[in-house]
Amino acid sequence: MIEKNVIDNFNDIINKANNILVFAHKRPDGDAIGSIIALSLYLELIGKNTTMYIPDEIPAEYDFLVGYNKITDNSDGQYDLFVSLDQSDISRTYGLPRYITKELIINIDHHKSNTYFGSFNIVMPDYSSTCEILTELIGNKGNIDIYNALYTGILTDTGSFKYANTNRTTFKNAIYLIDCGVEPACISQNIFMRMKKRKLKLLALTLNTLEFYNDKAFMYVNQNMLKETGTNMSDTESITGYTLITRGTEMGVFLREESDLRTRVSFRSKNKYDVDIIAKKFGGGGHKNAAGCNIDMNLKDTIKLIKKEVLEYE
Ligand SMILES: [Mn+2]
Repeated sequence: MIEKNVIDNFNDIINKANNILVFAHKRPDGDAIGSIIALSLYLELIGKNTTMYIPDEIPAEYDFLVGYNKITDNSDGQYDLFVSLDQSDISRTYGLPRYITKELIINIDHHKSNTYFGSFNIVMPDYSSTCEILTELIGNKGNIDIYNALYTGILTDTGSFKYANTNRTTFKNAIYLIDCGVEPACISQNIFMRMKKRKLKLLALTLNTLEFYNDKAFMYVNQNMLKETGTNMSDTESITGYTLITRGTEMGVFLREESDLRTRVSFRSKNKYDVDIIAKKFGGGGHKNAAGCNIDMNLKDTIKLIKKEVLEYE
């Protein structure tokens, strides 16, 4: 449970603000999107002007959420408060107004690698998701649109309650949202059973690249595959989990060719490995079971580098 004085402090700060920019990271996942939508709708409910800012494309599977269309990639404006959600470091957000200072930032996150870059930080690594933290912060003061967005983040960050970050509190908070009117099957089907056909084709091409080494799996996507299927990088966000679904696989590595000079690496693990440690070695981070880093090298060389490192872990 989040302590009462933390909730009181949070309320004090937002009550004093009028124009609030709520923002999340590039390549947003369901937790980033769910949390910025939920918090913004809540702030509007209590009479604040809010802007939801994500400097990137928003995956289409979340378009059923009320508020989805209000997410913008334009951060222009005069704000007296900034709320960062689901990001360990503010450097992951580009294009914030130049006058932003630490004093103006509330930082709400569940990554243990969080750098406490706000003047008020609610960082809870034991929580499955930022949406779970917000579930306790907002409590019974929300509405169904807010609760649907919160459930979305809990559902996606736990891999539909499959990952090791799923615990008793996660279910307690999920049940709380269901008691508030969320229909779990409706949310799951909206997110997972409305895939664009071209994305399914991309998934097929990507699965073709899977390679297994004992209890580790490697998979990649390159720019040609995106071109061939008419997809873009935001269509690869939910593919990472497929590295882990085979029997006996304990660690999955998914590499994405962003350009000739840059490769994004995502790590996933079940229980045996702490992938946060590996991602940190390359300047990234995350959680024990989900982490990532960027390598300024082409895909082929990055695959070599990462394989060499990862295969040393037993
Ligand atoms: Mn998250």
